[in-house]
Amino acid sequence: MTSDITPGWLNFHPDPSKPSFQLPPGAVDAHCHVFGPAASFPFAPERKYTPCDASKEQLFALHRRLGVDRSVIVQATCHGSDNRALVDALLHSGGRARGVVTLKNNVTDEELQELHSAGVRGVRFNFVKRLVDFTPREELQAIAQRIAPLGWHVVVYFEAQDLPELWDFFVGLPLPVVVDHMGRPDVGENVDGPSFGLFLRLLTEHSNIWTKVSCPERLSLSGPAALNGESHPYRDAIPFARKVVETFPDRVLWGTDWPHPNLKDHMPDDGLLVDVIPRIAITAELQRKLLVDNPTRLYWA
Ligand code: 0GY
Repeated sequence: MTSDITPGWLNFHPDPSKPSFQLPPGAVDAHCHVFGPAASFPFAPERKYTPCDASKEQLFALHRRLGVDRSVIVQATCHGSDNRALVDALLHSGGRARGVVTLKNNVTDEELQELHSAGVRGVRFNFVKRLVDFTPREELQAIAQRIAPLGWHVVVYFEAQDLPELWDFFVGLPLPVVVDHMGRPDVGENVDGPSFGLFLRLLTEHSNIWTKVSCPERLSLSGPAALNGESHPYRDAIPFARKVVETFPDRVLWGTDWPHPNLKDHMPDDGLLVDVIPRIAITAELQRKLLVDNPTRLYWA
């Protein structure tokens, strides 16, 4: 079933290091995925890539190694709106995983209730053009109206250059909105520059907007390399994440993004990603908010 894996696909790290940074009790990985296994949970016909299998057992084993206590599994586009692999993972998590699904607007109230009982608390709208076909905004609006009474939120994924066009849609949504990967800034630009400034303005002006300070490995141009013999992985992405954590300490989440879909150059060591945390949240209080308090409020309240 997996023989058509996208050429050049990088598998997740086979043996991540044990992090030096000890995660606080109750720490949440608020952005991770499961892929298949395709033999049990086939990928969607409309997918733009075919990944390797990345099962719930492998995800849970990674979390034990890293010291992650709970997780939020986010529907990846390779599964379209077929959320069965994700729901299966939630049901086998012993209440330690919540989910963010993809929905079509013909979902029934009964299906929504079942998803809620399984642990789903949000819907993802994906605007990254290489990943999805266009969905009319009215359809997304209708879905948002349906899920608002359940106390769910919307997770949005887009690229920085598309924020001006998406702004009105986001600020018109009647529920919390969580932005994946800090809106994918160009970290070659200045953290105080106009592009990231627009993203910061979105959070400043709209208190229902949250963000994940995830994916330094995806955003970084400098990569995982050491500098002058010292370890400085993803150093160019750090100021962006740190700025967000310090400006909006109560509306930030952290996640691994395991199994790291569509990375072209290198596959991160997930232990190293945990060791980046104290560089972006430099006090114990900021770390507790980022890793425990904020995700608990959004997903386990
Ligand atoms: C991520 C990033 C990516 C993929 C997806 O759903 C997805 O396929 O989100 C990406 O390719 O940038 O958050 O997993």
